[in-house]
Amino acid sequence: MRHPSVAVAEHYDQEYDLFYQTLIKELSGIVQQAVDPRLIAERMSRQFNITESFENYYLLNGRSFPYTLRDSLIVAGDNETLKLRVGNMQRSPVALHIHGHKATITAYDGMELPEVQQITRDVFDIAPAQRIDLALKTQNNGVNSYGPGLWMFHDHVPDGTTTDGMEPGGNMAILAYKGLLDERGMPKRHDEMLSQVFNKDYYAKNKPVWLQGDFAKLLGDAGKMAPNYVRIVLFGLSLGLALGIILYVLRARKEV
Ligand SMILES: [Cu+2]
Repeated sequence: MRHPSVAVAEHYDQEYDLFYQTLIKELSGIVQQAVDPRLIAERMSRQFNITESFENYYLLNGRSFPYTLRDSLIVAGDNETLKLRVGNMQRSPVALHIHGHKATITAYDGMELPEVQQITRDVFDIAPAQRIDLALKTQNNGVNSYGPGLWMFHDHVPDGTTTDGMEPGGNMAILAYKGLLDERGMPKRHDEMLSQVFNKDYYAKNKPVWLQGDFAKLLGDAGKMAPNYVRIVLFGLSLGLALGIILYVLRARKEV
């Protein structure tokens, strides 16, 4: 298949920085629990064991979802070329994926790549401490962009979109086309979702898994719904009645 040309841009309409970082609860807790630097040093390098620890918080530009929607929103117009400077400041690799787009890598660690090495793809692997530059074109040509929308972008490593083990969270963010933002600069048509996630209860894990829409009301919370015995009995009766009718019809046919 022939792809439209994705030659490097000489000119960028906009530039964005995306820095990925994580926090380890246990490690961050150490500096909160002691004021004596000797104690902190001892606990960090003698008691804390990084090989037995987990990254708990995944941040994009210092914030986790939903604050990424407010502080790390990428806003694009049609037929633009955006430069994204991406840095992996966390200890695990980042597999950056932008929905509905294929970006082109133009530099590794500040070094421009020769044109033959400027590849266009869905997912970019970024090793810890590595920086990459991406050229993101918003031409709706089925390759660079699949058209205007509110497109999510996030780390494809599943941990990356969690906050303290809860999904959705972490570095989940949005690339929004102009015209799809409201007066406050927030993604349009997501008011219900926004009001649910910008909420203390959400991160206290007190919100049901089914966040929004009519399904939420239908599904309720598992384990919290009392069985409706009237419905169960009625279901059994109607099933019995249906079977009875079928058997009756089958018999009547045989006799004919
Ligand atoms: Cu995704």
